[in-house]
Amino acid sequence: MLIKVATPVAGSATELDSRRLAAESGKLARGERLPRIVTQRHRIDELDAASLLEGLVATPAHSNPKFFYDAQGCALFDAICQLDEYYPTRTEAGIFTRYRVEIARQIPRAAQWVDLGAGDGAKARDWLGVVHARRYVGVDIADAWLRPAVSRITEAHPGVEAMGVVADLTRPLALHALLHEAADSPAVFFYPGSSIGNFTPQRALELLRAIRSHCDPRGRLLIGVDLVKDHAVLEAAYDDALGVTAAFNLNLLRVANRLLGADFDTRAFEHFARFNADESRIEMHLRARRDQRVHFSRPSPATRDYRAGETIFTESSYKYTRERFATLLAEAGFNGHQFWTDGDARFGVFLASPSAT
Ligand code: AVI
Repeated sequence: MLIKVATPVAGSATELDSRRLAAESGKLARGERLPRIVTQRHRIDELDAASLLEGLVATPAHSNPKFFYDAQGCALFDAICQLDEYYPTRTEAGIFTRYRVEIARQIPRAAQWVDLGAGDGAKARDWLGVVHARRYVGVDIADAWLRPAVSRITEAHPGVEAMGVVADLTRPLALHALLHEAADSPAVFFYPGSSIGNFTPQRALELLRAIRSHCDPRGRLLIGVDLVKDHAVLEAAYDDALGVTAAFNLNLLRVANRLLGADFDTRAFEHFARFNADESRIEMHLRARRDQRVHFSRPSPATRDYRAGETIFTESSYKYTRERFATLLAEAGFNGHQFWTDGDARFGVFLASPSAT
């Protein structure tokens, strides 16, 4: 999941078709193709702000990783993906490059390619031609990313009907109506980057079940999963020498200052990451360097005293064994799967199907 957070706006989920609105307001030039963007969830709302506040004032303090991804957070995450220590991105890319044709052979033709946490759509672009997709459905919380992503897909693959859905993957997945528009084309869900690891196993199971509920027997899930490995390698990936991951983590405090009218001093906290072997997850925390009082003005006034050494638990990144993730897939109703990995078994790619393959 790469969930990105845009500017806060109060409001509930809406269904808007940007092409219709643009056409109605006269902004659509003759012959110009604006991307079709369906908005199920528009930016951060009061519920999100309330849940962020609730977590930050709770004991122990915590926050959902989705709050990392404002514009600054997205840029920092992109930088993380280039780091020597952060192996998942390049390892997954290597597996995809090496086995793309083999994987594509197992994927039904003329499918609806559903790109979860689409971001800039770059990973999906490499697949659409090879699998002969009919439709591209990019799903992401950041409409600012989705529009150019969908336009680029259309440019690169003019024969593919491309559209975007602005949705928050921490909320129930509801793509049935959209996919039903092309009911003769099976859905192939694409969820790379081990974003599934940012959900607890229970929430991951719920999301996998929701994906399964969108698949007919021809449907597939192509998903990237980071694997359990040497603890030092894992911890270095989340605590790099350049301090990029530290900046990414600390940026959460800037997001809180903006969303909640808070007065966090980013210099008063430090990044801390460790592998919790019992839970099989990397945990990221922000640790208070000194005793301090923080004020919040939105959505309701609050104060919280943080003691020196106390932490805010900001992210879990679960690491799976091949067997453990296969069990999760089976529990979600994917009875068959195939698996690919790299030479060091650092990262796994699963192609799951509703029935045994
Ligand atoms: C987006 N997600 C899969 C990343 C991960 O590895 O859990 C987020 C991240 N956090 C710190 N570094 C990268």
